[in-house]
Amino acid sequence: MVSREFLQELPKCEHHLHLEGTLEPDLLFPLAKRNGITLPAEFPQSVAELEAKYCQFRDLQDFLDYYYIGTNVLIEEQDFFDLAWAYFQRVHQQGLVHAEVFYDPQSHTTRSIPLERVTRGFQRACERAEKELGITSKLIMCLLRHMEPEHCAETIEQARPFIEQGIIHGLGLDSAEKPFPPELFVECYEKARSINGDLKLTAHAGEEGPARYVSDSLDLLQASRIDHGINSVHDDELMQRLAREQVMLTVCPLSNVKLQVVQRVAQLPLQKLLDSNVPFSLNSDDPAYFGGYILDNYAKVAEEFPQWDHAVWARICRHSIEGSWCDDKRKTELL
Ligand code: ES4
Ligand code: ZN
Repeated sequence: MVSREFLQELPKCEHHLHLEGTLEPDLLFPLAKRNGITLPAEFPQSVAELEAKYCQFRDLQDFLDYYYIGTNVLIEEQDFFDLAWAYFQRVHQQGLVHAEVFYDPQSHTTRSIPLERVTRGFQRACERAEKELGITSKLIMCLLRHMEPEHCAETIEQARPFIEQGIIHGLGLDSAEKPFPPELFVECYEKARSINGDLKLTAHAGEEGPARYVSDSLDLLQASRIDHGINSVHDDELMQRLAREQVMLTVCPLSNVKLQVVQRVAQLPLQKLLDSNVPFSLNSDDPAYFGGYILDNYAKVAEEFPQWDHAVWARICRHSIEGSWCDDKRKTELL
């Protein structure tokens, strides 16, 4: 088995991280206080209670119910900056060199917090991370699939200037997967593409939902990579396509265990992905809630796939860099 020191030194990229999912209890409670937010009675009221809850979720929806409550403490531009900056500082110590990070504008605009404020706070943290830590990054806005597609389209309209300028580099689709298939968002993705033809596209698919949602995300939404995507292994034809077109899956090992998608990391179809030449990266999803950041995810996979040698890890690392949305110059630096 490779060592944690070896994994630490690998030039790691993150492609599946929800910034709101980096809200640790030690920031959540001070922000609630600073902003005068009263958390609902059923929400854990102390760091200890909250950390205990973070250890157990029945499924994706059970998690999301908590996640959206936590998000309510984020109000000022500085709060969004503080959140993202704390994340970048933490993962700098874990050997992260490039981060493509999600946020959910609708979690905030529905609370009358303007998209501009959220985006500016995150953007400032990204700029500081590059300047002071050498971590390059891209912002990806996600649409909440449990909301009306019309509301999602309106959110894209609010984001128009940021999409035009490339400050928002990509579009994703998250929240409860199974009841809300990709076809509901065809017009939203078309609209976003029409604003900036260079906008990168991804979507959560095949986490709890079927392989069909993966192929539909590629065909109907024109996504160029897929978040989670692990249920693709149940469709041979899709697997061949992912390999042929080198569509990267952004796999989240610790998340999949915490949300009971699998019982343990060893059950993830990672060997099958490798053997089928389907590229994937390893990611942390909502690290404050799922028990670990990027290196912790790498280390857990190494522990549960002890037969993987340095060459296998080098290959995973290379796929992760090649599947990134940074420019070729940055890729060459990282490779
Ligand atoms: C999420 Cl794990 C997961 N799945 C879907 N949407 C999400 N938003 C934040 N975490
Ligand atoms: Zn996710």
